[in-house]
Amino acid sequence: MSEYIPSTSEWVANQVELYESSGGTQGNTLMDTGMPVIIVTNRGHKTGAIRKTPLMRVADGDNYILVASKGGAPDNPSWYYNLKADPNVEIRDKTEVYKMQVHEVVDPVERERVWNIAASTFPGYQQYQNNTDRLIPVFVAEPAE
Ligand code: F42
Repeated sequence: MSEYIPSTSEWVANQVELYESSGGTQGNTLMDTGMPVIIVTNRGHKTGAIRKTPLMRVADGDNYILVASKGGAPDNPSWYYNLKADPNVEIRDKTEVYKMQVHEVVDPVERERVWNIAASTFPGYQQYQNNTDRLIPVFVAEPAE
């Protein structure tokens, strides 16, 4: 069983710790904004380690939209490469944990649709995209068969 390596970002690692240790009853929002957060458990594509990545909760029916914004940084987050290497993830949404499979949305029409859902759920995404030349990647997570 691979080990879990916490995020090198302390506030992120702390949120994961509170979210998971409370069984999803605490630490499930973005700081005090009240905006819901999910945790995506993914596999490090270099280390093989278990990685846990909090993301804004953007629902699309039974699916989730995962936005690799990283605050509008010029580079993709590491978890982007993890998901590309291994699409099998678990998503914790408060007290529920789902096995899911992700795929990057590259079709322009579909990307427009899911981006609009994401940006209306969390307006910060559009600000991030406005501030970077990087086209912020978007994944859709669907329940695993
Ligand atoms: N990030 C987003 O991109 N979108 C969001 O909607 C979002 C919401 C959010 C809400 C709450 C919260 O606490 C954090 C939130 N974040 C959001 C931040 C998100 O959780 C990540 O911290 C952020 O996106 C950066 O992701 P990252 O995977 O680059 O994490 C860094 C900090 C990190 O942990 N790096 C590790 C390190 O050691 O530097 C490596 C992690 C890793 O996956 N390593 C891979 C491996 O094999 O283990 C190798 C990666 C490689 O290619 O080198």
